[in-house]
Amino acid sequence: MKASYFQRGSEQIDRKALDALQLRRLRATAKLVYQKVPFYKGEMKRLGVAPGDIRRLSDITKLPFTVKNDLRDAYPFGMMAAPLEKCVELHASSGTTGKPVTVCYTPHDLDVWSDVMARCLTMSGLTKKDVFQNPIPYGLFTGAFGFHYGAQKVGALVVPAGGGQTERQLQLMMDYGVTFISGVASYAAHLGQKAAEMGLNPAKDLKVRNGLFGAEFFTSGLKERISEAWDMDVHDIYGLTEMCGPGVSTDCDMHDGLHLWEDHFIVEILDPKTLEPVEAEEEGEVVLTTITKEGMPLLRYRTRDISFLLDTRKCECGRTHVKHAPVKARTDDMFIVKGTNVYPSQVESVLMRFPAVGSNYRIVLYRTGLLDQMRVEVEARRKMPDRDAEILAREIQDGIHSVVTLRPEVKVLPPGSIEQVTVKAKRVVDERPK
Ligand code: DLL
Repeated sequence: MKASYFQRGSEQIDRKALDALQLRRLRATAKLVYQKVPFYKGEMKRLGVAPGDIRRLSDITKLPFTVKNDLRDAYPFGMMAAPLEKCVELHASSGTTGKPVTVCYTPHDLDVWSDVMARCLTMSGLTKKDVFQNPIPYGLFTGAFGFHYGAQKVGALVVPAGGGQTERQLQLMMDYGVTFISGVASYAAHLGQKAAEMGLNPAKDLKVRNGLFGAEFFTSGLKERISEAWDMDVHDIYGLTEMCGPGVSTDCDMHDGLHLWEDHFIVEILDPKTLEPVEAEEEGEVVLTTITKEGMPLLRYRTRDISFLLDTRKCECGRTHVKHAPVKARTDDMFIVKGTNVYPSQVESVLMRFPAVGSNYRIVLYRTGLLDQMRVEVEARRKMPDRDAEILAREIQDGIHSVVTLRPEVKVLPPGSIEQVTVKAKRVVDERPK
């Protein structure tokens, strides 16, 4: 293990001890929410289950689910299990599709969050010798604070750069000798492109050698690009406001799945239609239960994220916590065009095969007459003659056709044509009349 914060006792805990710990914590959580959260008391009564009925881990299936709408209905504080005077920090999701999911943290919740973040950062190579730049907006969004707390816990020097101002970000990296960056993969790709425009070669002119990115899906193609452009080891971090923020799982140096911290979260992968468990290595919806939270514990939260669990318990890195595949999509990301199901990640995986293509793109859905249509707009990495852009567009079209059997219109645009956001790139623009 290369870093100083590695917690052998927790991260290499044997399965039996981990199961016993999970059961103890699950029972305590079921009791807590039954006593303190009217929503859960009501749901558990409706299902005829009392906290004392949780005798083994498999009894988790007796407990009620929680969905995003339950949190919205309880907005802002109706799901809290701790009184507000015991809480010291509040975060919320962006809430573009309704009331923002709002979570308050007790000091204990912040400790746990910092701790899981420190583990994730350590797993990605962060040590106290690193200069760690955090190019994520500081605010209600959990991203920046999670990384900030975790990196400080590891003992790295944190540069709280905040979001945006790409040229300034690069300048800070040069001036401070930054070695490790966080954020969103698409923004890291954009930083790389901007560096090239400024005449910099990130792999040679900057000292950044590690990156931990999350908050939205990114394909292995995008990951490879960032790795190459920066000569950087790229790790993937998953998390959501409802659990704590970033810090639920990260991939180790084996890069074949993200270790999910089972001493704090219980994961189930369920068929989103039947809500029954799927087989190992089969894709389904990620359902998470918090087992150490005080402020807003959640039972069986339906994340809408799609992934699968790997069928290996012990990883070569020595950690025993279960691994899941990178989250490739959300159940609500998928769109249907001409009867074909399409995930944005399928389009991205094709785009990233073309070196002349930049990393910023969007998928526009529109309608002509009664027919749904899809147009892929992608930036070229460098300005190119119209003729070359047309040839490239046709090649991309063929590539997409081979993956999703649709032949969408493809437009290759000059660099900088599509708005670049720091977090949560909006990949799909749906212009179809409702
Ligand atoms: O995005 C927390 C976070 C910040 C994670 C920074 C990692 C890095 P929310 O805004 O609540 O929280 O959005 C959570 O983002 O349910 C997934 O759909 C998606 N997501 C998060 N991490 C990943 C990832 C933060 N590594 C939602 N891969 C989640 C794919 C991700 N999707």
